[in-house]
Amino acid sequence: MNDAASFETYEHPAGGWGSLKAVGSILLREHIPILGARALLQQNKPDGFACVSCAWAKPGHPRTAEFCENGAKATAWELTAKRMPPAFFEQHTVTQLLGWSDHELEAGGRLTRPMRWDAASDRYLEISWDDAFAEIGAELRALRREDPASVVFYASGRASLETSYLYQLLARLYGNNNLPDSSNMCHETTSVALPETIGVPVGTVRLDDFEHCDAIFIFGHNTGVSSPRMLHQLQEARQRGAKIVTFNPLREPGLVHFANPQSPVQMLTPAETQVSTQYLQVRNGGDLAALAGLCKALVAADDAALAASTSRVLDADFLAAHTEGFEDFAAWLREVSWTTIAAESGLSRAALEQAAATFAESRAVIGIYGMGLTQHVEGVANVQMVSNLLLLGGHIGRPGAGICPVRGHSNVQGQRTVGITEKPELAPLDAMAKLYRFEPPREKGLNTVEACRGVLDGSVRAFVALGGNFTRAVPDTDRIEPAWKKLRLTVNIATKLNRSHLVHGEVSYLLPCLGRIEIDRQAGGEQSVSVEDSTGVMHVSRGVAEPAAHTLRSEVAIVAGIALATLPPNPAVPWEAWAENYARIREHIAQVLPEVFHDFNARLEDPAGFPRPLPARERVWKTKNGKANFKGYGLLREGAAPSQQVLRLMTLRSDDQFNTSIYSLDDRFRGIHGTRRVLLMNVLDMARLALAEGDMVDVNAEGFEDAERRVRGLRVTPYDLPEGCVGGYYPECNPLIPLEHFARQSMVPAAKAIPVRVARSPVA
Ligand SMILES: Nc1nc2c(c(=O)[nH]1)N[C@H]1C(S)=C(S)[C@@H](COP(=O)(O)OP(=O)(O)OC[C@H]3O[C@@H](n4cnc5c(=O)[nH]c(N)nc54)[C@H](O)[C@@H]3O)O[C@H]1N2
Ligand SMILES: Nc1nc2c(c(=O)[nH]1)N[C@H]1C(S)=C(S)[C@@H](COP(=O)(O)OP(=O)(O)OC[C@H]3O[C@@H](n4cnc5c(=O)[nH]c(N)nc54)[C@H](O)[C@@H]3O)O[C@H]1N2
Ligand SMILES: [Mo]
Repeated sequence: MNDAASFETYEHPAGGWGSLKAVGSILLREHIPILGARALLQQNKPDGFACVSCAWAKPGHPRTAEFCENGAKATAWELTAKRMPPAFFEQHTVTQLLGWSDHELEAGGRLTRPMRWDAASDRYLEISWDDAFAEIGAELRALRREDPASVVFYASGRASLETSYLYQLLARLYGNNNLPDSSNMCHETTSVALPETIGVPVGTVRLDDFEHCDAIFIFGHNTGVSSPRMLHQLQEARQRGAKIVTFNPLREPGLVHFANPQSPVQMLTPAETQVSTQYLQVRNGGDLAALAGLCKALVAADDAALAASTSRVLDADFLAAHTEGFEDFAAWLREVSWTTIAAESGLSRAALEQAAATFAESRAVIGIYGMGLTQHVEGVANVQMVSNLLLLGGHIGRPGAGICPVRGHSNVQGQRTVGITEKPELAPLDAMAKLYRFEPPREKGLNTVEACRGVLDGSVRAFVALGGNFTRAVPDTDRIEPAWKKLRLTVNIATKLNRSHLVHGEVSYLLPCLGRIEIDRQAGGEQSVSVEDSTGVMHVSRGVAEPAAHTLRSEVAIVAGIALATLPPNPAVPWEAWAENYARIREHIAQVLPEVFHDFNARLEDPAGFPRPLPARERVWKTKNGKANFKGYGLLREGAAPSQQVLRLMTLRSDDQFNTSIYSLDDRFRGIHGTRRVLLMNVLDMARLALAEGDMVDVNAEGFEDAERRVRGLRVTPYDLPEGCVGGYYPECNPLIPLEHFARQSMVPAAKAIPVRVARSPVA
């Protein structure tokens, strides 16, 4: 155990002086006090770059400093003055580097040269770009002759619309739809749930809705850490008197109270804004029951109003004109007992009725949610229940109201929009077939879980990754890593070294790319790119910093390089011209997806960006029956009351990480310092298991007999969370998630409720 570890309760507001101090210290640590600070002012600005951290909306009229603590950290992490040149790799074998932590690997700094793994010395050695492309092309061509479906093209959600469009085209010209992306571990649940209920795969809320809402309901989203810029909207809404009701097993400080580091008044006075007006510590996996409770209370109040001939609680006109399935839903709600709801949610009837009363008295309600809803076996039902709740009050397609899934990576939503998807029906295959004169593959491709299965059973032979840290992000680490080593080919396009690059195939390449903050100079001049934010608005992004090394290539250039070396020549597909001038890529995107991207280049000049069409906002329902539908109810299984021995683990992000990029071992808001090897526990569970603070425990996954899954040596840390619920960090706890434990319809790994047993570690 790390001697430096320490634990305390965090009683300060999120933001505030702690936030400023954290920004300063990371700039210093990455050796970039001045450059970093200047770049920060161009973050999320029309003439600057779109933040590489979260996907939260960028306002049309940004503040002087339109960034947050975590955005600043992500900028510093990319602009670091530290480098990992070939000399670094000469000093360390891959086997040695496998002993390094996630933090240590990335903290080494930016990759500078293309590298190829050398089996004889077990080292990554420098290779020229030309040789790298030629060799990768030869490998991919050989695999294509045997089986074009044996190669997977993964994308983490950061690459631009332009890069992503080329990447999906590469996969399809190669011959498959194997385009899993990080969304498969994240909001794929949303993309499956919402088309059935309201006919859009994304959220319906725009930034200005926050100016008109009366209530905001937040489920399973850690706003203060994951999308801190949203705190501005929450704070402004609170100042107008709007109410915020939060459902989260943990009392996350950023959802309790907030001090805005950009507001001098709040920085200098102890008065802080209270964020949540009601905070419900739902059990993890208990949201289906909690949402059923909210809806039940609303239907009961409406039944009473009807009986008493007073004004209705539900929006009866909306329900009649726009929805289908309300009566069945209401009938089910009248049947479900409060006893079941309370047992499964861990919340009292009174608390849920209070929240329902807030909902009922609000003219416009926004429903926000994150991974706390999507990463569950019943994740799709969770999301559909939020949609059901909003429909009861007519809160879709009304100013100030709507559903707001908060996306993760800064362009993860946009990647799907331009065709990175394993589901052929969601990609513009016909338009591409015509334009590029080829027959695109029509079979469904592999998603994240299926790609892992394919690597485990040997049917997948090569894995190409456009960013990300796949083997570290997916479940079942201890089964996945050995399987990965049997691949023929792994190719990673990356900015920094991570563990996935060390868990490599027989032949392996590391291709270092420019980050989005860096100036991208091509034959056609300095290039800009674009991204789609969480509210469906497209924005331009221009690099502002000098590249980390002159040997880096842009992601567009790398994808084009691989394509040219791999695919037979096709005059209709101008890879070279695209790489010279990205405006030409946008012209093609506009041709292939005119509904969203018509006049793409011209519209991108608008400093506020441009929105995608969202028919649900206009109450046009692109569902099979042309109505908004009540779905996903009737299941109350996931929240089954905890057994005495089996606890439910949720895997969490700290305040100082971006996914698998671990900035430090501290989690300031949760009062945990110097270690991530902790298990957060309720004191009653600790007492029952005869455990004391600081005891070391081993955690074992339950319920899947195919393999033993264990994480050893976590430190018991008493924490304010519901009984039966434990918390640990992602990715350290990923060995505990069975690959087959995923959301039923969306196949998103169910990382927020893993059945586990906890036992004292054997004394060494
Ligand atoms: N700083 C920072 N920002 C990020 C990221 C990052 O790692 N660091 N990652 C980015 C990405 S890719 C994503 S997807 C998003 C993720 O951002 P979030 O959606 O916030 O995801 P998490 O932080 O995993 O967990 C969210 C919250 O869910 C709660 N929770 C857990 N289980 C349950 C449950 O069963 N019910 C309810 N109601 N709540 C539950 C947890 O206590 C936690 O507060 O953030 C993006 N932004
Ligand atoms: N247990 C558990 N597992 C989870 C989750 C969870 O909550 N719990 N969350 C899931 C979620 S929501 C997600 S989105 C996934 C994340 O999975 P990924 O997206 O695969 O992982 P990241 O950690 O975001 O990837 C970090 C790496 O991306 C590379 N990178 C950074 N910037 C760039 C760039 O500009 N270009 C390129 N080419 N590469 C770059 C760097 O090499 C860095 O090491 O993890 C999932 N896994
Ligand atoms: Mo994500």
